[in-house]
Amino acid sequence: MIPHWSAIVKSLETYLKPKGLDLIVPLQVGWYNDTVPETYKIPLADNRLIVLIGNNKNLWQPFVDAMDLESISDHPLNDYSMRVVTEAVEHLETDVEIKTDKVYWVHETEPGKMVAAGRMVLASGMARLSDELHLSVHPTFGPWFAQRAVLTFNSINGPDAPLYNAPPLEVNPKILQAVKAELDHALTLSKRPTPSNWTLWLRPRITFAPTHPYMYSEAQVMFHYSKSIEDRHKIIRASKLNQPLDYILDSPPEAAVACRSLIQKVLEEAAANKPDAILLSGGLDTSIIAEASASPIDNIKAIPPIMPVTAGITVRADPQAQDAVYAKSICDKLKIKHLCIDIPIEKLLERVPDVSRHLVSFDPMELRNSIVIYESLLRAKKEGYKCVVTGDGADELFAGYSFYQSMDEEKLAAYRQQIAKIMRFTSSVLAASMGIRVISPFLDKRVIDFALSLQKKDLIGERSPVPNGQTHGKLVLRRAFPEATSQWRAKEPIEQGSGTTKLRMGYFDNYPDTNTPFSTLQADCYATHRVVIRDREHLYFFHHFLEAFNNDLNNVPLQRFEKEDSCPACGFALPSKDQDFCVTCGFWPARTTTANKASADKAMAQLTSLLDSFKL
Ligand code: B12
Repeated sequence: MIPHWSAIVKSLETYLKPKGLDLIVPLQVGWYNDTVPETYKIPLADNRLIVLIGNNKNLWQPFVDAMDLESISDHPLNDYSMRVVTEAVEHLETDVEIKTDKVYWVHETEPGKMVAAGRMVLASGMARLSDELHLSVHPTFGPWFAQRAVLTFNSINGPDAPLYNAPPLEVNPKILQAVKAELDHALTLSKRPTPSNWTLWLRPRITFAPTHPYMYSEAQVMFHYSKSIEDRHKIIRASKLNQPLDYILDSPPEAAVACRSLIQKVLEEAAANKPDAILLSGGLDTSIIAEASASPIDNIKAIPPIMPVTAGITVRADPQAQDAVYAKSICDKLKIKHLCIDIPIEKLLERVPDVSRHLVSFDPMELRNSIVIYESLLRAKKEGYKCVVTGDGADELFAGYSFYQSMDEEKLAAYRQQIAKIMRFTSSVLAASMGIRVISPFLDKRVIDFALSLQKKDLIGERSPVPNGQTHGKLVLRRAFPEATSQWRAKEPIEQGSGTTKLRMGYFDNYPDTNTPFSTLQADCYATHRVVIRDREHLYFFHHFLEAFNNDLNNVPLQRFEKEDSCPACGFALPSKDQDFCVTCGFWPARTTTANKASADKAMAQLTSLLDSFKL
C-alpha cells in the first residue's frame, strides 16, 4: 500500500527530531517549480511530494554530541546532516516501506544538484522573505533556521494545500533601515574578510530581531560565521569540552589582558591571607573573585581558582530572587560549600536596628542592601570564619551601574574619579562590629588606578564574542575572565538579587497604620525630630534608627545642624567636602556642586516648599 504523505512526515519526524533536524515540511513539487528558474526545477509531476528538512537552534547539541574530537571532518555539519538524513531515509524504507527518489543537499551548489532552498521555504508557506535581511523569517524561529536537505517522492502525492501560511512580517521600519545599512556594509567589505570582521555578517540578523528566543547559541553562531576549517574545529572542541569561546575568532583586547594579570596578582596576594568564605551574590564581581584561575587569557583553565575559600554565603529573602541560583552553580563548579540563608523578609528586618546603629544611617537604599550583608556576616561568624572576601567596588570603578551608560567620555571619567573618592562600603564596618576581617580585591589601590585609567570603550559595550544587541557595563572584567560563571549576568543590585527589593514596592504601605495620611506623618516627624522623611519605608527605617539610639537623636555620634556641612533634609553632618549624598538619611543632592547643579536646585526648591507646607 502506498503511504500517505503524512505517514512519511511522521516517520521522518520521529527519526530526525532527536538528532536536531526538527523542521520537516511537506509540499507539492509544482508549488516550488513555479517559483524557480529552469536550472533549479525538480523533474517530477507537479502534484508529487517533496519534503524540506531543516533545523533551528536545537541542532547544535546533538551535533556536538555526535562529534569525535579525534576525527572531525572538514565540513562536519554537512557530513552530520548527510549521515542523519541518509539514516532517516533508510528508516523510512523499513518504517513505511517507501523509497526516496532523490535527496538534494542544500549545501550543494553545482547545477543539477542544487535546489533553491530559500524559494522552497517560501513556496511551503512556512516563512516570509525579508527583502532587507535577505533571509526568510519564520513566525516562531525568526531568521534563526536553515535548510539541510530535500527528499523527493515520485509515487506519492503531496498535500492538497500548503500546511503553513506564515503571516506577513511586521517589523519597525527603523529596524529594517538599520538592517539594510548593516547588510550593505557587510556586502561592501565581504570581499576582504578579516578575522575581526566576522561579526559584520551576523549583525543584520541580530538587529532584525534583537534577543530573539531562537537565536542560535554562541558556539553555533560562531560556527556558522567563522571563516576557516581550523576555527570551526576549535569551536566544536570548546563547545564539547565546555571551554570559553571568547578568543577563538578574536584576539583578546589589550585592556582585558592587562586587567586579567593585575587582578590575578591581587587575588594571589589576597589568597595568602587565607580568607574562609566569600559573600557570594553570584554576580559578575563575586563570580570573578571566586572562580578566576591563574591560566593565561588565551588558554583558560577554569580550575583551580586562585582564591582558596571553603564556602560561599548567599541570602535569599524571596524564593524568586536569583543570586542564590547563580551562587549555587558557582559553588557546585568549585566544589565548595554553598551556605544559602533562606530567610523571610520579616526575620531579616529584625536586623535593622543593629545595622542602623553600626552604619549610623536610616537611608533605605543602604539598609535594604546592608541587612543582607549583615545576615551573611552573622552566618560567617557562626561558622567560626575570621576573614571573608567581597566584590565591593567593581560597580563603581568599572561602570557597572546602568546610569553610567548614557554618560559621554568626559563625564564618565569625572564621575568615576569622584566616586572613587567618596565610595564607602558597609561590609567592612559591619564585619568589624563582629571581629571579622574583610578583603575587597577590587578596592586594592592598583585596581582602582587601573580602572580609572580606562576609557568608555573598555567599560561599556556589547557582549562578546557574539553580540546580541545588549549593552553591558564592566566590559573589561567580563572580557578578562571568561571562566566566570556569571560572565554575562546582567547587573542586579544586592536588594534585587537577594529579594529585599520588595521593601520598596509597597511593603510598608500600611506602616505605621492606614488611617494617618502620609503628609501628616511627614509633618509630625519634622515637627518632633527636624527630619524630612520621604515615604513610609523611610519612616520605618527612621523609627528603627531612633530606637537604635535610645530614642534620642542627641545620642547619634554625628554633628548636627553645622551650617555649611549638614544635610538639608536631616541636619546630620555630611561625611566629607566631596560628598553630595547624605549617608545618614539618603537625601541627594545634599550639597550643590557644578556637576549636580540642575538636580540640586530642583531638589532644594522641592524641599523648601515642603518645609513651608509644614509651617502652615
Ligand atoms: C548563494 C548563497 C549565499 C550567497 C549569496 C550571494 C548572492 N547574492 O548570490 C552568500 C554567500 C552571500 C550567502 C550568505 C548567507 N547565506 Co546564503 N545561501 C546561498 C545559497 C547557497 C544559494 C542561493 C541561491 O543562489 N539560490 C538560487 C536562486 C535562484 O534563488 P534566490 O531565492 O533568488 O536566491 C537568492 C537569494 O537566496 C539571495 N541570497 C541568499 N543569501 C543571501 C545573502 C545576501 C547577503 C544577499 C544579498 C542575498 C542572498 O541570493 C540568491 C541569488 O540571488 C542558499 C542555499 C540554497 N541551496 O538555496 C543559501 C541560503 C539562502 N543562505 C542562507 C544563510 C543562512 C546565509 C547566511 C546567514 C550564512 C552565514 N552564516 O553567513 C548568509 C546571509 C547573510 C544575511 N542575509 O544575513 C540560508 C537561508 C536561511 C534563511 N533563514 O533564510 C540558505 C537557504 C542556506 C541554508 N543552509 O539554509 N548565501
